[in-house]
Amino acid sequence: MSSDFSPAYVYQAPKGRRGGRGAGRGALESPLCRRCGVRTGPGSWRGPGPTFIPGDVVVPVANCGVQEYNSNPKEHMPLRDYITYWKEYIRGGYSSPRGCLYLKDWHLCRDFPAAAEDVFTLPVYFSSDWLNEFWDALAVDDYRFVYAGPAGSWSPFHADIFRSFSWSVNICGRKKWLLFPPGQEESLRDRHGSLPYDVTSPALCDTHLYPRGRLACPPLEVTQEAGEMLFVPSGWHHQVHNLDDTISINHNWVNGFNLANMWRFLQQELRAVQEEISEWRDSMPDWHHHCQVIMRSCSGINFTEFYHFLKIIAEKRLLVLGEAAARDGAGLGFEQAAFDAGRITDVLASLVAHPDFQRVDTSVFSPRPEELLQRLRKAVAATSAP
Ligand SMILES: O=C(O)CCC(=O)C(=O)O
Ligand SMILES: [Fe+2]
Repeated sequence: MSSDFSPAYVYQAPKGRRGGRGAGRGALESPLCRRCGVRTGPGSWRGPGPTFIPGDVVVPVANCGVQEYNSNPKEHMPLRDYITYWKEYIRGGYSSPRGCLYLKDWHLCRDFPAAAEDVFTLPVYFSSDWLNEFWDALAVDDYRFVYAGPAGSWSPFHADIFRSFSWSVNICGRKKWLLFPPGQEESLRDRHGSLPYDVTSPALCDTHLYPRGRLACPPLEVTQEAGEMLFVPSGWHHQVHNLDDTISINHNWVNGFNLANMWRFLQQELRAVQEEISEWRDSMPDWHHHCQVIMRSCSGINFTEFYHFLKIIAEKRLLVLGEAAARDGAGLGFEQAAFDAGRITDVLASLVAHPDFQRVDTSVFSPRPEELLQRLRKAVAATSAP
């Protein structure tokens, strides 16, 4: 797999440092591009192509030492300042009064579209990526991230957004992943039903706090080496520790294989919101609408936006199927479009039948959901016609 991936940045190991924290490749020491041999200037990041990432680009940085709910507080700072901090952190023996800061969820491709092409080529295995296809169509956002942090930085226990798949490639450094198959997280809930922040915490052995902790299987532990790619299946909870100074590229993505998981997750999210505010169900006007609003702010999406997501992908697939029919042949991408259309049809049928979606005013949607469903069904039937 690594041959499909073109890491633009390779960092030379500082001489004489082997073993221990930050061992292996020093992410900040004399960065050298393997493809063109370009060394970066201080506080900036130069790719092999014409793109130059300026040091004053503002990046999101989490403080790994501070728990805020089940996550870490984030601040924003210029990349140059983060690199300066990181070098000082290494010089200070992997310690700083500012704590352990982790540059994470940096939308490098969104911020520097030209850099995306310089930095890497998307492996074909991960190219059916509807979340990024959707956001690219709207030119608003993406789910393509860069993570960079010193040895000891880590990401708390979580499952990925919308129960998407994720892939991660280490440009340099190593990560330890603790992975739990779907459902295992239930045994890790505390007596209030909350999931842990840190699955390595000794508190999990306290049966008073975590009554079902003993039932939990040990996690699948994987060490991801430099240059290796890791695939996280849909719905697997995980916690990730950087064993060295590490830089990685991580994408979240959804396609026809996990779309049903995303839809199941959204229904669960809505049910959870409805339970939470059930006492106002009869007294609050527009209670159902408020549930959708809360759901959007907690989960990042509501039923209307989910319809919009399905619509954008469905219309693109219908176009491919229509063009292929007009050419009277199966062109490139026909099989993929037919498969995708089939999966969208099933989930859209379920969405259209959902009582909470039926409360949404869809009269302004173009096309109306029922109409889109009909078009999809016709196109799918045509693909399987003899
Ligand atoms: O590398 C990390 O710190 C977290 C990555 C992650 O959670 C993911 O790719 O899903
Ligand atoms: Fe994750």
